Amino acid sequence: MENSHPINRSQFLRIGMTVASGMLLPGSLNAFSREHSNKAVHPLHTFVQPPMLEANNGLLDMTLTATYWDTKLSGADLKQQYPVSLRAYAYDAYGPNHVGPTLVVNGGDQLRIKLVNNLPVNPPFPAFRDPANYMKPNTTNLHVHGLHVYPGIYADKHPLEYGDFVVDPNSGGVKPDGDSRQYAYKIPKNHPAGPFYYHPQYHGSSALQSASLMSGAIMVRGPVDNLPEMDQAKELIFLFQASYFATKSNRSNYVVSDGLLEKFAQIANYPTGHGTNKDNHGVVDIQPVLINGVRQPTIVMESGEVQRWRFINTQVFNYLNLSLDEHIFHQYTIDGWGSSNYQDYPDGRQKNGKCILLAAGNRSSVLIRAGATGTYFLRSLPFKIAQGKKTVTLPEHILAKIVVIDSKKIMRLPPTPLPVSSFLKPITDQEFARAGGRKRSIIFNLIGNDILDLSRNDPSLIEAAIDQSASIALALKESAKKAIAAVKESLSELTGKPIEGSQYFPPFVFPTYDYQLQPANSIIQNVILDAIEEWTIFNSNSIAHAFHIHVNPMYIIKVNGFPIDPYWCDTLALPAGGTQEMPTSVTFRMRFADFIGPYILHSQMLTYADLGMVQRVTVLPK
Ligand SMILES: [Cu+2]
Repeated sequence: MENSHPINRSQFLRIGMTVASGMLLPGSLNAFSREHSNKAVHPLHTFVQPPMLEANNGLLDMTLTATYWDTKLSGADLKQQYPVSLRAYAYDAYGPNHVGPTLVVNGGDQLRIKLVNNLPVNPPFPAFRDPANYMKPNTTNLHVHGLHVYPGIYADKHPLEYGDFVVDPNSGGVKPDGDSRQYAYKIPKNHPAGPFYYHPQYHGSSALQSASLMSGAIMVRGPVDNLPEMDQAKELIFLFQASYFATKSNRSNYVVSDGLLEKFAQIANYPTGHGTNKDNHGVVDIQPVLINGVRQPTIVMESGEVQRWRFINTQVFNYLNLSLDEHIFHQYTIDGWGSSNYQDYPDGRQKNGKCILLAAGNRSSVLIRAGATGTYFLRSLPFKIAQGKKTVTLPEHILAKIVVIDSKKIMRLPPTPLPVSSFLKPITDQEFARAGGRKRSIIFNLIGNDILDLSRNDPSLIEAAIDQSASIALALKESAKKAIAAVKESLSELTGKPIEGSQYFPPFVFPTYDYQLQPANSIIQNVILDAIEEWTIFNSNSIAHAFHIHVNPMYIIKVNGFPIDPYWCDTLALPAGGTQEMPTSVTFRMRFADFIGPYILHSQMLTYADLGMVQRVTVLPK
C-alpha cells in the first residue's frame, strides 16, 4: 500500500536526507533580531533570538496572523538551504517567520492577542471520512500553554473575547480565509515567573499546525527577574523545533498527501521520514532539531560570563535529553514554575552527570557560567522513548555549538533562596486530607482500530466502519447527555437555582455535523472549584507518553508509586515501559483554583491528542 501513496516513507527518507543538509542564517531573521541590532555581534555568533514584544503600562496588545509560508530550512550542512512550505505566524505589521514573537508580561498585566487566520480554505474531505484523517488542517485557534488564566469566553464583550478557550466544537474554531478571534488573558498578580508558550490547539489539526512553525514563547516576569545578577545575565530563548514540512513537489496541499493523521504521526516521530533504522538496532534517525529556525546555531560566550537560557520544547512528539559539554545547568524553573534553589545538571556524558529531560511541551530555565576558552556542544543525549517488547532509542543529537572566548569576566549566580510566588506552596498531606482526600486515575493506552485499518485495503469494509463510527458517536452523545443532565440536577439541588442559563454553564454544543467523534466532548472529568485532588496517571504502553493539563499546574509527588522530591510542572513525561498488566504511573496533586472549566487534559504528543487522547475537564462552581 505504501507504494501507491504519492509520498511514501522511502521518498521521505530521500527528501529528508536532502533537507537534512544545511543552511545559513536566514537573512530575514537577522534584520528581525532586535536584541542584537544595536550591538556588534561576534562574527561566529549565529544564534537568533525571536523578536520580543513587551507589555507597556500593564498591557500587551498584538496581532498574530496564521499564514502559509514558503521558506528555506537548514540541515546538517550549514552552507545549504532547502525550500519548504510551512504554516507560520506573522505578527502586527511583520511577515511570517521561523518562530512567533516572544511575548513578555508581568503578573497583573493583560495580554491581548488578536488571532487572524489567513490560511486558505480547507481542502475538501475525502469521500470516506476516516476518523484518522485530518478534517480541517487550516482551521485554527490558540492555546497559551501552562498559563494559569481563565479558560472561558467573556460573554459580556461584543464582539466576544476569549480566554484560554480550546474546546471549540467541530463547526467552530477560527476559520480559514480571514476569520479572526480576540483573545484576552488576565495574568494573575501572583503568577509564577517563567517560560510558557503559545500554539494552536484545534482538535484534529493541532499536531500538523504546531509541528509547522506555529509557536512562540511567553515570558512571565516576576521578582526573580529583577535580581541584579539575573538581570545582568544575557537571556537566550530557545524554541526547539522539528518542523514537518511539505516540499516543493507537494507544497500545493501543505498536508500529508493522503491526509492520514497516522501517517503524520509516523512522520512527526521522525520528521525527515527516516523512521526506525532497522540496521541500527532500534535506534532511530530523527530530523535535525532547529533552534528558532536555525540548525546548530553557534553561541559565543565570554569565559566567566553567566547567561540564562530558557528552553522550550515545541516539538509535537520527541523528547530532548539536554546536556552541555563540561558545563553545569543550574536549573531554576521546571516548565514555568520556579524553585528557590538550583537543581544542578553537570555534563550528562560524565559519571555523575545528568540530563534535563524535556517531553514535548516541557520548558526549563537554567543559568550557565562559561568555563575555559574552547568549543562545547549543547546535546540531546540518547533517550529510550519506548521500552519493553520493543525498545526505541532517540539517538544523540548536537543542537548548538558554544564557543567560549577569553575574558577577565567574573559573573555571579543570583544568590539563593530565589524568590518564588506564594502560588507554588506545597500541597501537604494535611491540606489534601482536609480538602476531602479525593483521588482519581486516568489511563493512557493506545488501541488499534482493526476495521478501519482493514477498510483501507478493502473498500467493502468501509460501510461497516461508518456504521461502527456512527454507533459509537451516538452512544457517546447519549452518555454525555445523561452525565450533563445529572450534573445540572445535582447543581440545581445544591444551589437551589436553575442551572440553565447560568454564566458558569454555557450551552453545551453537540458536534453533529461533519465529524461526530470529538473526543474532548466525550469523556468529562468534573471537578468542583477550589477542590484539591490527587490524580494518578497510568501508562499502559511501552512509549513514554507526555501528559499535559491546561490552566492548573501539577504538584508531582510519586513516580511508579514511590514518593519523590515533590515539584511543580504542567507537562509530564510518563515513564516508558508500561503494560496493561503493569502500567507505569505518575501521581500529582492539584488545586483547582480561581477558574471554572471547561478545558482539556491530553497527550502533548499532539498527534496522539488529535487521534483522541483528549479529555475534557469541567471545573464547576461551588
Ligand atoms: Cu497547554
